[in-house]
Amino acid sequence: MSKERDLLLDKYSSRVFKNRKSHITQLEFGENGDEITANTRAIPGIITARGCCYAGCKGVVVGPVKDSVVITHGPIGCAFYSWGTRRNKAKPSYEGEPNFVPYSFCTDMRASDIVFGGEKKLEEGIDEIMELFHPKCIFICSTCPIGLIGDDVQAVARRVEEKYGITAIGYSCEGYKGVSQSAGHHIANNGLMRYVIGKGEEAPKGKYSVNILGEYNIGGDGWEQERILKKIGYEVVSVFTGDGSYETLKNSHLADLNLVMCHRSINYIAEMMKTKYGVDWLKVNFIGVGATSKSLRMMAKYFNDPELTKRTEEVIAEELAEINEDMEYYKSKLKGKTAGIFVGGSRSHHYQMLLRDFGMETTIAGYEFAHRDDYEGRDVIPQIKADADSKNIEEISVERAVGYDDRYSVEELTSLRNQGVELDTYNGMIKDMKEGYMVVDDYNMFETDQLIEEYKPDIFFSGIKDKYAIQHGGVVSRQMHSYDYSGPYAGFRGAVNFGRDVTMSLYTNAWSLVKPPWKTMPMLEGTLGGA
Ligand code: CFN
Ligand code: HCA
Repeated sequence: MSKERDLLLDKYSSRVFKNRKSHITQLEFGENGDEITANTRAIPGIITARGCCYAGCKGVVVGPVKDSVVITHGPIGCAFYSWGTRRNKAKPSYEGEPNFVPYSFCTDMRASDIVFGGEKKLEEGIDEIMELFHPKCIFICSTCPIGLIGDDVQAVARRVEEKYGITAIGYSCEGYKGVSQSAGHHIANNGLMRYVIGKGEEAPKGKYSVNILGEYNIGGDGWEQERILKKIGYEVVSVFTGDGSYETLKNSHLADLNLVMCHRSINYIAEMMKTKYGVDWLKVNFIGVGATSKSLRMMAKYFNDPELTKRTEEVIAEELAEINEDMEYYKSKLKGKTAGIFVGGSRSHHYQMLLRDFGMETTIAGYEFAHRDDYEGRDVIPQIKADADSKNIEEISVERAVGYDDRYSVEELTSLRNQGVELDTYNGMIKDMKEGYMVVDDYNMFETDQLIEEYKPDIFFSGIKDKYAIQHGGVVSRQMHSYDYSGPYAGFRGAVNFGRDVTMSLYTNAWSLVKPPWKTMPMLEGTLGGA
């Protein structure tokens, strides 16, 4: 084993060692090849950075749908701590359009409700919501105790639909389901597919229409993407789900093409829409100037219209001219710097492209809860075909997101190819990283410290849970989930914002003045992870 990998693993007990070894790969040494174990249970007590299933369903996927009310069915703490913490920006698209994103609704389950059941309380809560806000769609998101006491949230949703003639979806997205928030994405998407997509009949008016899938408008990213797409002449039918609405999502099946930004959280819908409605999808990345231009060119190629290709090139040239001077300035400040990047299930890959635009290298990277395909890439078409053949496509098992790897074996893929099934590929993170660099899945705080000590990145991108511990160690950290309340970082203008923020962070002298406690205090010695 390499020295760097040793450093991460040699303090672990044998059981923990065996587990974590398969989640860590160093590219040059080929110890795990380009393979990595992912989407498995975190080791209890290891201080993982992951979130829960409810976070993935309520916080990530359905929370941003602005004209719909999300009610948390559970104790008040779950609602409070998921209230406004994810920066999915939203504003009404026309006068009078409701925007419930700033609100938090909850049944506030108490001890007696847990004992006697909470369905009645949920229905009363929804009556109150209908009286005060009269939304067209309600999502009921269950937290841990609901599954334990067995409240039937789907039955409540059916009763609400009947009573009020609206759409209501009951989600059994209890926090403990699955191994991370990834299970929640899957559950949320299945519900949208079954109860929302396909309900509308309003066809797009533009010549070329798209949906943006897996874009949650953090810091306004989705708005920057829409600005560029509209400038070229595309009609954006709907965005899943950043600044999205029930009113637009229900017509999304009528768009020409699905653009998949965050593959991890939404590949389910892209594949289901391909099978059910024949809407093709393209994996795009609008993070990074090079990546954005490449994605726009791929789209023009897909539609294969010389006029559109010409317009795409004109817009790219105009946008580049606008940002060129700023980009060159920040590049002169950032070139040669190194980064570590550890985020949920997609950004650790996307942001490497933007860092490269500034001449920065990512030496250590990983995801909290990605699946193997996000690391290794995968052939994307056969999975849904096989599922669609065997069962109702909205019923695709949640098991796929619940702790087992969903990549097809080489034998299965070969057999599908031989049957004439067309395969498409999606490049994962590992193929885009250089030899010698380290990739760690479901990283923990101990490993973060070790990685920083060994690789000494100039900047470390991650989330709120580890940001301050990293800065105590004298390394600047920027939050890649919330952008430290800045942004947008997507598209052309976003790249400049990112360059400015990273330059400001790196060129403050505060970090060299920090003396980490372990440099002045004695440390405890021991073995991690028990016997
Ligand atoms: S906005 Fe997305 S881009 S949806 Fe996903 S995998 Fe989370 S909330 Mo945090 S920032 Fe993160 Fe990705 Fe897709 Fe965000 S990297 S962890 S569940 N994520
Ligand atoms: C979540 C949401 C989160 C958390 C961010 C963080 C987000 O996982 O439930 O840990 O800094 O982006 O808001 O990923």
